[in-house]
Amino acid sequence: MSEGRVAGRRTLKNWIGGEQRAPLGGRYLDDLEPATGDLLARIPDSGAEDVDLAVAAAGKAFPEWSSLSLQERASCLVRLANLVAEHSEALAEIESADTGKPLALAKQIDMARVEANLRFFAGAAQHWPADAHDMGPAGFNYTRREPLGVVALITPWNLPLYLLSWKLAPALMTGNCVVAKPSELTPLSADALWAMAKEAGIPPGVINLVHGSGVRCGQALVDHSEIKAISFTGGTRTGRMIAAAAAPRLVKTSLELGGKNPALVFADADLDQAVAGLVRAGYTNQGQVCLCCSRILVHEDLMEELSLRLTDAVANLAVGDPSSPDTDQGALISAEHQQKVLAYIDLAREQGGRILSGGKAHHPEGRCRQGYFVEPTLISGLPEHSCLHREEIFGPVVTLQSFASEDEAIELANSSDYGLAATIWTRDLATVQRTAARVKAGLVWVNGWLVRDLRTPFGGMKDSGLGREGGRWSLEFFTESKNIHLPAGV
Ligand code: TXE
Repeated sequence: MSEGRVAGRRTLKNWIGGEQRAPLGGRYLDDLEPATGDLLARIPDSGAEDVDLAVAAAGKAFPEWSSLSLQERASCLVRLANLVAEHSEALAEIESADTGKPLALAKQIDMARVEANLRFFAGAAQHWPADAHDMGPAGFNYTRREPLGVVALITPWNLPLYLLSWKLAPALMTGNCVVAKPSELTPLSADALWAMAKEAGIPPGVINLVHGSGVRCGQALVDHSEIKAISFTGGTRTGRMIAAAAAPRLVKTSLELGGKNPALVFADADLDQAVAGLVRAGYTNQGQVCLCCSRILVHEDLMEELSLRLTDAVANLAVGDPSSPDTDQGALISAEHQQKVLAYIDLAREQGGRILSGGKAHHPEGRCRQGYFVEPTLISGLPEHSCLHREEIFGPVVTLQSFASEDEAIELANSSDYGLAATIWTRDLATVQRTAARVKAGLVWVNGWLVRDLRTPFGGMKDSGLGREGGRWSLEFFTESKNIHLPAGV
C-alpha cells in the first residue's frame, strides 16, 4: 500500500481466493471523489459469474478455516488490526477522499474504530461462554455454536471500512468465510484492507471482495444459493428487498437500516452541554450517520434560547476541503444525494419553514469548487406533519420543534416510522427513566451521543431494521446453535 497517497485513477479488481481478478464481463463503474467530482478509480461492475467464483472460493476455504482454533483465528485478526494501525494515516486519506468526510474524522473515528472492531471481536469470541443445562437425573445438555458457512456482508458508503470491519470480525471469529460487497460509491478502503490480508496470515479464500452495483452484484450475492446469512447495513428500501429475497430460502438476515432520530431537550437541560452535543449529533459526517439526531424536540420554555444558540453554533461550522485540518463539514457522497438534500430544503421553504442557518449548496474556493457540499442547515416552524420531520434526509439538515409536556415530547419522538436512536437532555433522573422506557428506539443516549461500548446491542426498531449487532449478538448471528444431550452418569 502506498503511504500518504490516495489510490488515484486506478482500476480496481475483485479479490477472489486471495488473488486479484478482473470482472469476467469486462464491465467497470466510475468511482468519483465527492469533494471535487474527479474520477478516483474504476471499479469492477461485477455480475453473477464473479459472485459465483467468490462464493466458490469461500466455500473451498471454509473446512480449514472453521477447524482452526479460536486463538489461531484471533491471531489473524490481531495481525490485521496491527497493519491497520500501522497504515492508519494512508487508510484515512483513502476513506476521506472516497467519502468526502473530513480527514480528521476519518482518522479519529473511522480508522480507530476499524482497528477496535478487529481487536474487540478477536477477544470477545474467546471470552464467549458456552451454554450448559443440567437436568439432574435426566442428564445434561451442552450447546455448541457452529459456523454457518459462507456469509455475505453488504455495506454502505457513509462509514465504509468502519461498518465492513464491524461485520467481518465476528463473521471470521465464529469460523465463517466471507464474500463482501462494499458500496460502489466507496470501494477503496475495502480494497486496501484486502491487500493486507495475506500479510495478516488470513488464508486465501477466507475473505473475498466483489465490487459492483447493488442491483447486479449485490442482488446476485443475496440470491446465491450457497449464502447462509446476509449481514446488511444500508437504506430501508434495500433492506426490505433483501429480506424478501432471503425469505424463501430461510436465509438469516441482520438488517441495520435508516433512522430519523429525535433529540428530546427538557426544560432543565444543561444548555451548554446540549448545544455542543446536538451539533455533534446533528451534523457529524455531514449528517450522514444512521444515528444522527435530525429532529430536535425542545421544551417550549427553552425554544427561543436553544434555537439562538444552535443557530450560532451551526453557522460556525467550517465547510470545505476535507483534507484541511480546519474543516468541520466535508462533501456529501454524490451529486444525486446533494440534489436530494437540497430538494428537502426547498420543500421546507414551501411549507413555511424558517431556515435559521445554512440552506444552500456550498462552493468552496480552489480544488473543491465542483464538490457536492451543502451548508449545515437548521430549520424551525415546519408544520407538525411535514415530511422533513419524518423522512430520512441523511444530510446536514436538522429540524426544531417545541413541546409543552412530556407526553407530547414522547408522542412527537415516536411519530416517525423509524426507531433507531434517541437522545435525552435533562438533569432529572426520573425524567430519564420514564422517557427512555417510552421512546421507541433501539439505542438511547442521555446527555450525550454516540458513546459506544462494543459489547452492547446495536440496532433499531420499526423501519430501522431487524436484529442486533455488537458483542454476543453478532457472535450469535453468525452461528447456529446445536444442543447435545448426554444421559446422566456418562
Ligand atoms: O443505500 P443502499 P443508498 C439510507 C439513506 C440514504 C438511502 C439510500 O437515507 O439516502 O439509504 O442510500 C447495496 N441487493 N442509508 O442508495 O442502496 C449497495 O450497493 C443487494 C442509511 O446508498 O441501501 C450498497 O452496497 N445489495 C444507511 C448497500 O446495499 C444492494 C447508510 C447500501 O446501499 C441492493 C446508507 C440489492 N438489490 C444509506 N441494492 C445506514 N443505515 O447507515 C443496493 N445494494
